[in-house]
Amino acid sequence: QSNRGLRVGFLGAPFNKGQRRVGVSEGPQAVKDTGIITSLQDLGVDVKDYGDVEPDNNNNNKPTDDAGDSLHLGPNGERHFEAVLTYNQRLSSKVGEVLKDGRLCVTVGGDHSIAIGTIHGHAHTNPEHQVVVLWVDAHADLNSGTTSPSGNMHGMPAAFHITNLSSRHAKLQDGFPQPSLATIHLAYIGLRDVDKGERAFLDQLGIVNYGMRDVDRLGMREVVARCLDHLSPSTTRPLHVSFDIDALDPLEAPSTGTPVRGGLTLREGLVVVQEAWAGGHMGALDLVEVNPHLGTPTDAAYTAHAAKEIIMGALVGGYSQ
Ligand code: Z70
Ligand code: MN
Ligand code: MN
Ligand code: MN
Repeated sequence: QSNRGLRVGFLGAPFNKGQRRVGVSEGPQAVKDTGIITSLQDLGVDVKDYGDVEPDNNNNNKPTDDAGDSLHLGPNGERHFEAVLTYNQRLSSKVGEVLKDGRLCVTVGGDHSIAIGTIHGHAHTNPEHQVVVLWVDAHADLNSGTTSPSGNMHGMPAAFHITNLSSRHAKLQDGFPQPSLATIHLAYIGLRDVDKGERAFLDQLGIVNYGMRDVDRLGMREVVARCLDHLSPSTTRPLHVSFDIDALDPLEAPSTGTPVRGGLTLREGLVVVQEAWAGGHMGALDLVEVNPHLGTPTDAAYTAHAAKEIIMGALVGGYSQ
């Protein structure tokens, strides 16, 4: 069994204050309920469940936009600025712990603001290595507080990591988060809902990005090959894949907070993660924005199942090799 020797750590990040919809904090449990850990163990993978990094005292199951919930805006209008960053600081340490145990770290969200902590933990655990990031999403998540149309911090995590953009972001008093990525160390797949300010950053900084039209024209195998060639993950450049389930078409993954039609098929999503798996240098994976409270129970189970397939594809190349 070729999966012997693969060691994985599972982290839940049931955090929802990067956006406004209730229920995304139940994503980790919904994905676990698919039986994914047992499925991986059946394939010979050594999986350790590290449990959830619990948000502290953040009314996690209340609507995050209800009038009684103080927003604690950041200096540029970022909603729940301090709650998002302090949570991610703890998450970053926990990701570091999993990696130091010699395990590939899988973090299940939660909203995408948790990628502030996961990428920070990955990059700063390997400071001598240059972590490279493949961001699979309908959205670029590259806003700053000033460019954001919403103030929602799940639309900002990528920008915190880019050295050239981080000065646009306020930080915690101790300086968290420290940026770690040059613009050439990030690539996007699946974009189809990019804000004006984000498009300007992508263009000005020359960040490699393949939207849906590129997928149509080139096919996903070519798109992912070009991204991996650009990022060139290696033993000294571990790959971080940050997969937002809304990259998939809403027909494939309906239970998510900001569905955008015209997205990836599950097969296309699997091509991305299976090619990343085949490259052999993945150090960490995020799977975010599964919200089992949205849609019917059938929609929720279908979405969680898609998430399971994506994670399995990334870790073992899918079940039926
Ligand atoms: C928009 C914003 C976003 C996810 C929505 C949307 C961002 N660009 N990210 N859903 N996962 O508000 O910044
Ligand atoms: Mn519930
Ligand atoms: Mn996202
Ligand atoms: Mn998204």
